[in-house]
Amino acid sequence: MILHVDMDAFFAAIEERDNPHLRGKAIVVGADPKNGYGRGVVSTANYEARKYGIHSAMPISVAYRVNLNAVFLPVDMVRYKRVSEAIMRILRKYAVYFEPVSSDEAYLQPNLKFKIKNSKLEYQEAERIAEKIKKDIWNQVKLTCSIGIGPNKLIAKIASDHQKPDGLTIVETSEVQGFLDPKPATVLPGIGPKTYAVLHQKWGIKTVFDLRQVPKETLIEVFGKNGKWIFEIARGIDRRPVEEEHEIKSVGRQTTFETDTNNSQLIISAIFELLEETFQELKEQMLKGNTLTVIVRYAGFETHTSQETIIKELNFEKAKNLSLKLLLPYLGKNRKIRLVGVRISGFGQK
Ligand code: TTP
Ligand code: MG
Repeated sequence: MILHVDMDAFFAAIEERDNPHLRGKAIVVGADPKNGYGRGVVSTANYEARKYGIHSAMPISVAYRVNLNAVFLPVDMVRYKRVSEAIMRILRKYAVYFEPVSSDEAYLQPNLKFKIKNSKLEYQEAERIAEKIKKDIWNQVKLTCSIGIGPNKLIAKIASDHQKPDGLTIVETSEVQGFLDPKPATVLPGIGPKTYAVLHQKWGIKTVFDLRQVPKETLIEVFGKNGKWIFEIARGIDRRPVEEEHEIKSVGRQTTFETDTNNSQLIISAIFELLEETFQELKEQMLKGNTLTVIVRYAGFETHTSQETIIKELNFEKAKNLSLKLLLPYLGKNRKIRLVGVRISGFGQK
């Protein structure tokens, strides 16, 4: 049995907590809105702002037009990270296995006394633990979270999202199919917009129930290896364990230009600056990588990535040279660029 804990409107909730005069107002955390002309996207919005349709990843300029009365705040990552660490310390106490997934989200296998797996009593005990966790988090950091309990990660995660904010949803093994069936197929991890478009076009699929009507062989024919995963998650089957050591897969930075640009000088210096920050973080985290990825997003959101791996570890100078090589095809063109980013991965190489 697995618990999934996810904080409610995390960054915005911290802002609301720390600025009591903002309570009850629509709050948007993201880049500087600059009177509606700011660049970048919304990190998160509180539930009041969501009533107006404002959500994560929406361009700040759009959010600004949607609700002129909303309070726009810059992202204060250092402060959010401290809160996140305090929350993770609380959660870890209740876990036999613990897997933080992001700053506001973690899976845990609870430390249960009752040993008969998936029994009614075991679920009751997990429910009491979830209530204790909610109380502890509230008492210590004055924030609310939503918790899902299920027989595996898939169900726990979907359950934590089922009643937000401040929710607690328990889905026992016998309830799994009834819980999933009426939900849109897009709640399943792996059914992103592209896969959903295919499912909808080919078979008119909307819900998980609809998806279950497609035979396994057909899914494998259309989606290859992923077809088997789709077949299984539609039935609530998920064998992924809670993993103690969550491996950091990459470190990177990106930036959105004030105005879209095709000025090579500007683009290159932005990339170098991002590399400098990335190497700073690599140093702090004591990580080394040998793969560089350069990300280029054009006006209109079309995004290109280009990547190269070298045999030895990348240092700042090598990364700068390599980034120029990867950038070259995108420079000196009429087409304007909106965002650039860099990422370094391939850790574990000495
Ligand atoms: P989420 O848990 O996805 O969102 P949330 O906690 O704000 O709201 P919910 O109540 O629906 O869980 O993400 C956690 C934090 O991560 C969020 O507060 C801000 C940050 N974030 C971004 O910066 N960009 C994004 O696109 C998303 C989805 C989240
Ligand atoms: Mg959250």
